[in-house]
Amino acid sequence: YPYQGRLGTERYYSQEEINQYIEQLAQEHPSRVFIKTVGKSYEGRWLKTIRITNGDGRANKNVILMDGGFHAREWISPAAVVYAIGELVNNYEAHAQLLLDYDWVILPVVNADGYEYTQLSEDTRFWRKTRQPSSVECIGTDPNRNFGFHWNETGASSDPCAETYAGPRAFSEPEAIVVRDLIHSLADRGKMYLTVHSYGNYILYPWGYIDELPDTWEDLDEVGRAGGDAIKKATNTTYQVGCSTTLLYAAAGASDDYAFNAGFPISFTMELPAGGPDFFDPPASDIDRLVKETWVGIEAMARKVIEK
Ligand code: ING
Ligand code: ZN
Repeated sequence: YPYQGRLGTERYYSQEEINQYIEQLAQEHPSRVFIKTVGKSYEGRWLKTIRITNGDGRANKNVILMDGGFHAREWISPAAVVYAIGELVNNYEAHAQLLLDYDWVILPVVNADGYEYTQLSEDTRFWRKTRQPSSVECIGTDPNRNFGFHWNETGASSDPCAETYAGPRAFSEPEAIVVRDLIHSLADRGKMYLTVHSYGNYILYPWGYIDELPDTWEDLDEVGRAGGDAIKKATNTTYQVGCSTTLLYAAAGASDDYAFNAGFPISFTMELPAGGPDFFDPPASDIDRLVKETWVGIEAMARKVIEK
């Protein structure tokens, strides 16, 4: 299995390969890296988190929770999250500060079934939803409309054939349940939740269900801008930072609102840049540049959270 501590950035990987990669990291660094199987997708794929620590054995540290691959076609998201994992594990001496008082818990591919489906053929490449049948005619629920906080109130659809179908009920999708349970299990020490999507160059914060800012929006804005500014400085790529509803559109039932409401004081949806003719398909030759740029932003946001 050809890699040296890192998955390369020369192509996109399957969910299975990503699972193998994180398992292997844990074997190589048994005092610092821990895998936990947190559930199963609808089609039976194992969903595993990687917890990255500095190995000092201190329990109950603060936590940064990050996930990728909510939406099947957004391939650059798992790639960016995997790169962040490689940085934190292999380059941990450079990131000592990020791991001193914080553990990182990362779920690289939430919507494993959808992600695999998009890898099957050109015809399925732009699938967004999960793969659980939602009606006689249609398959899939939007996992980012399936969370039980103001579920299906705005910016979501009750039509099982729609791209933003909220599901028959909140948490109808096993993949959303996995993220919900992770959020609750970590909420008392959770400092930042970051869910990585594409596309649009946004760092979005709550609320997404209503056109209203949380009381602490200035903290969210400050941390988000640290990410956007760092990226601007590094690569000249522009990110817009702001409230989901104001900057983009209202969408109830998304995971960032849920995590924020559950106790994560900082919660973001990061929308990585578009690429390729269909916007969701940056060519493989762009992966390296995009994931490195994304890490600059993630690192800057984490630093800002930690110094706050
Ligand atoms: N965009 C997000 C979506 O789920 C979003 C944007 C996130 C809106 C959170 C509101 C709240 O629609 C993509 N690209 O998935
Ligand atoms: Zn998305």
